[in-house]
Amino acid sequence: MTVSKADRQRFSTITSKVRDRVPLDLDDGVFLYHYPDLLALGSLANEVREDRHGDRTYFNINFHINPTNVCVANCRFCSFARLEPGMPNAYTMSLDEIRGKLVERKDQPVTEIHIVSGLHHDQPFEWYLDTLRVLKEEKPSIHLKAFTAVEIHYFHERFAMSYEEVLTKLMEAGLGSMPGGGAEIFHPRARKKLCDDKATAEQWLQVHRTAHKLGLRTNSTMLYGTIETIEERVDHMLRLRDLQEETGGFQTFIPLSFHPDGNKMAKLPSPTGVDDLRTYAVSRLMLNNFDHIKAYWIMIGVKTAQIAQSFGVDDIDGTVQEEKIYHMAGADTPQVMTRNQLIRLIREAGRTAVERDTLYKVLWEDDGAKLPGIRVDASVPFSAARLPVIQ
Ligand code: V47
Repeated sequence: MTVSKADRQRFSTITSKVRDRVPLDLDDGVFLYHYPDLLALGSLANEVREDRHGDRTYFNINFHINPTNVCVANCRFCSFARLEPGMPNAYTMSLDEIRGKLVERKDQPVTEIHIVSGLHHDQPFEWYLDTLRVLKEEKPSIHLKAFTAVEIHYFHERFAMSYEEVLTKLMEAGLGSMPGGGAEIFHPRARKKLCDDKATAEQWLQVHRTAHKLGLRTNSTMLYGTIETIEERVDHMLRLRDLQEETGGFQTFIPLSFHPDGNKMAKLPSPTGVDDLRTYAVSRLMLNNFDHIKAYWIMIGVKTAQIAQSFGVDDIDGTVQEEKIYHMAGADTPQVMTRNQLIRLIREAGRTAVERDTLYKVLWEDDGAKLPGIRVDASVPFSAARLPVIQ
């Protein structure tokens, strides 16, 4: 790998900006994406990560419910949605089935349920409220991280309520925070090609602005590796950084690596491991006002999730269980990891595992004690293939 003297100098100027806490601009971000010395880039992102979190890597005990995959939107990258209720593999869960997902896990120390659906043609608003209510009824302490900004915008249009009204009613029914999905790529050129018929970038951002005003914490994402340019990725990060400057309501940024199976963009290759690592590092450096950068292990694989912890990442999501959106798009990761497996993944990356709740309250911190059934010998390579898949 050859790095020109001019590029080394520019990298050094950016390093000084980062150390002096000067926000990076679009050109800096694009330059970093193309900077050939991957390890220097990772090391700078790691500096920021360790400055904020030391050796800590966060995880939680959660599971997913996707109450329906019936969806009026026709996103080109999506393998999960079914456009009409009667189509093969289309489903909509009853409230009993939704409750049952929690009842099945009554004995597990789950603290969060992640709930995301399609934009169903005719389910009433009451069904969404009841989804939250039945889960809260079953376990009042559970945190419900539910409904993307795209869903909130859809409820606003379909049920003729303001964002504020929609969110207030959902909060009364038990909504605790919002996931970051639906952001895709904000830039209008790419967004038009990816998902022309759902909330625009401005609408997505306005929903989050409203949620923050109501006191909800939310997450944010970026889908990368389809048809977007590097400039559009950095532009996406800057729009999030601007809103964070205004509200401070985002908890984390989660880059989502494109999976091509079973969707209209199946001809595109997946992003490479290097692209994944660059994206984590650049986002850690651009998003100087975000506390956390999360690697969703389901999507990039457990091995990259380990390395990502040295490229700016301080959070690897949770046990997950029953993930559908990526597995329908070809993800070959397990559908669940146990608490001990997550701890091992973090330990062997040389970090200290910290179990958190959804709002990053620390519930437990690893003191290195031996875990039942888990070897802590760092010389034993970690293999996803050895993880049991619990259906
Ligand atoms: O909005 C859909 C993306 C998102 C594909 O907030 C795809 O904690 C890649 O937002 N390839 C949903 N990406 C998932 C999501 C999420 C996941 C984990 C944690 C959190 C959080 C949020 O998945 C969608 C879309 O951007 N997506 N299909 C695909 N084929």
